[in-house]
Amino acid sequence: MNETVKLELDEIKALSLNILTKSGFGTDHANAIAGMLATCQIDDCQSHGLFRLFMCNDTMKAGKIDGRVAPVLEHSDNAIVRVDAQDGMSLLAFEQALPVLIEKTRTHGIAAMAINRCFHFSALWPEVERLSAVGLAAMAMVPSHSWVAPAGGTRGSLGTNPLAFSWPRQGQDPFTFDFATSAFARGEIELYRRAGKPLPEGVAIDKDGQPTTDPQAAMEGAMLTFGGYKGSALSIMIELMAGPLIDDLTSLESMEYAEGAGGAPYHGEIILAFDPAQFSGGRLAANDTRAERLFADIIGQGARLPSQRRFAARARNTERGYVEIAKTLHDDLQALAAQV
Ligand code: NDP
Ligand code: PYC
Repeated sequence: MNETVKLELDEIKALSLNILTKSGFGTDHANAIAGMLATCQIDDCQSHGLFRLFMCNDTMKAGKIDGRVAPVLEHSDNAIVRVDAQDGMSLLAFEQALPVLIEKTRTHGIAAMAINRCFHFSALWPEVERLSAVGLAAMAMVPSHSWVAPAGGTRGSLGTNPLAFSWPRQGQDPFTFDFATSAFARGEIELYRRAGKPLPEGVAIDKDGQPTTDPQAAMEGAMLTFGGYKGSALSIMIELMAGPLIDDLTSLESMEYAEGAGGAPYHGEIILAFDPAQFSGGRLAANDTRAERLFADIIGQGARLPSQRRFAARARNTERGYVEIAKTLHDDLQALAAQV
């Protein structure tokens, strides 16, 4: 980041609420979205923090989202919690279904939340960390739009499809990772374009199928998966698990549904939760110790665990009471606030 602006922690939410309510989101949705954006920004997650206010506003302008609708939670006797976002943003549906997911996981040892018919713009780690915060292990995945070519392909079929995982640790930050199965998240490419910086090699191809480092050409062409055919297979799994498995759209179908309009993709999300107390054969403490031995061995070599940068940013920003964002982003957000 070049020139930056300081924002106090309560200003992050206030700025978000101002833009979201003026864009047309009702209070409950605006609060759920602003809470997510603040959580991400405090952890210096630039691609899915305040920057995503543009996508939220674009989603509203595209005209298909309902910014005020209440999600509908389905009753079930099994371990599946299904919540219909009813064409709203995903986050309020997640909030409403979370207590039921926790209760079902404690009852059955394993449970899943399926969110249907939602617009989705956000990072997944804040959701899986809500589960590890209460002692559960969790995974989450979503499709997006078909911006990503499968390994060996030449055009977008797959989404940027993030996969997140969080493992609870006694008295410490959880072990969490959360990343797109594309080499770069779409949001990251947008940030490169805004900064006028070239992409690294191996991230994208242009519309003629040729490798490109130009962010604009990448957005007009196709992005690539990370790890070649391995990332491609994981991405296909996410399409299936958070698409046909839960009776919702794939990234290809989400792109078709958008009919060329901007904004967030429209599809489903799946969140899986596991209760270590029930899986560990009555040896929870001993198994926790074994997991900690693995973490210690990794850190002991000088390697870092995923999310350590984020946890350090959270500690630093919380202690000093402000975050720093790019001045260009701040200027553009002020302009958006004035224009909506
Ligand atoms: P990044 O590549 O920035 O980071 C991925 C993960 O890897 C993080 O947990 C990160 O930890 C960790 N990591 C990075 N460097 C190292 C390292 N050297 N050693 C160990 N761990 C490391 O993620 P992406 O850009 O792919 O995704 C960013 C966000 O975008 C995610 O939160 C994702 O959910 C979101 N997203 C959302 C989509 C949607 O449709 N809703 C679609 C695609 C992405 P740390 O943060 O500490 O650096
Ligand atoms: O960064 O790839 C991305 C993304 C897609 C939808 C929300 N974020």
